Amino acid sequence: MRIEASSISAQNEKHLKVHQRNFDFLTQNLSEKGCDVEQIVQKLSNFQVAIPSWALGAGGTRFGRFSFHGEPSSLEQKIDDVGLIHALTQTAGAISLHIPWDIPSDYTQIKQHASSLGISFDAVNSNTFQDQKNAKESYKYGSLSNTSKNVRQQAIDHNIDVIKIGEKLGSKSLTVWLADGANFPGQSNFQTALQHTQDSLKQIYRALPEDWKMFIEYKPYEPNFYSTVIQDWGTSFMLANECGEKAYTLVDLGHHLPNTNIEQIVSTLMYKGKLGGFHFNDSKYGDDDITVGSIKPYALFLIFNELVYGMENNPQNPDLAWMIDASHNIKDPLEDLIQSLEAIQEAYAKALLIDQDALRKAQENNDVTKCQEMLQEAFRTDVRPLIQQSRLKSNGALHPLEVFRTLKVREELIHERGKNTVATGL
Ligand SMILES: [Mn+2]
Repeated sequence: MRIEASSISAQNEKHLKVHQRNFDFLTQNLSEKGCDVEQIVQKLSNFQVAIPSWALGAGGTRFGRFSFHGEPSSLEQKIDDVGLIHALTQTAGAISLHIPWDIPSDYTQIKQHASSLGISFDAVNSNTFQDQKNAKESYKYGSLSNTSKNVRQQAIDHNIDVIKIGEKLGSKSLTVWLADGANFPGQSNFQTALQHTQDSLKQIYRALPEDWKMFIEYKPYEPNFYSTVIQDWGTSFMLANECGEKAYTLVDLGHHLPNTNIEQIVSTLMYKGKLGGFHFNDSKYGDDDITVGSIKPYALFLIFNELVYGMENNPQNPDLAWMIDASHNIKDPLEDLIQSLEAIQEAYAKALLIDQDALRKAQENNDVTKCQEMLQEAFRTDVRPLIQQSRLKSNGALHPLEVFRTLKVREELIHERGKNTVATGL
């Protein structure tokens, strides 16, 4: 299924009048405060977030998995799903693949298919957190950090294969997330595990093409519950520095212990030019992978405030790779991703409202109340007309979720694919 621009504009028609009124009202208010509304709308239009191939099917827990039907069962269909979200939101112009599940059989055809939908290939993700069929070695006790040289070599080779696959698709980065760690005290020697990980990452790094980046993701616990080898941003940062200038830290919002000041981590990494990528989701207890902005929208806004500051003031930090890393256990993934994209755009737009020079001045004067007021004023502004305007300009939907339902997208996908399809790579 494809959504044509004409059917989106027909749906927009009925909301145009109200949208125009809301947008004009907000534009006037913001302009009076000195905001360049046109520039903000343009920045929102330019902002693209990758969708990972594993976010398009029903996720699950160790207790079960409940299908919502019509799931994509091939790489082509996964790209189709991202194409649907992109047509509606004009914000999801990239897909992030998970190897070994998403290996194309015909690269030229897959590339053409993606580009016909306006989709490019974002970071490729390796997988060493479970054993593949017929694998010679097992990752039960870790991959890049394993005590066995043969296991480490298998994991290194896999990552290098992933780079080669990504190269053929036009990807420019590799994301490494390790499930390595220990479940019990005393199980592993921390220093040896770290040493092995560092050596393995260096070998993968050496296989990176000149114009590629390597992102090193961290996570404090899970699937190992006592320790993980790359537990925090400091460890990731240290490993990235050891590897070289093409290696960066990747921040995943859900990979922090409760109440961690993530905005400060973002700020520190950008100051050092080492923030490479960002995975969006939201959480209440742990790595819950739920809809972005559904639990802590203010924290997301504060993070965006630092990201916006960094993007404007830290030329030493490269453009960031944005991705939604979520799992959809009971909601339709496509609907959830649309909601997530909206929440991301909202936090970004609000952060763009902040007058950074004025904030800096208030900070220099130690006017604490004013600093706080400036942030809260931006956060309390309803910026949705700006986001809608940016979508309208790019031929997206004013109300993507409503169009998704009006056009009966899920029903159509079930009709095309059947009820019992299962997405891979989850
Ligand atoms: Mn992630």
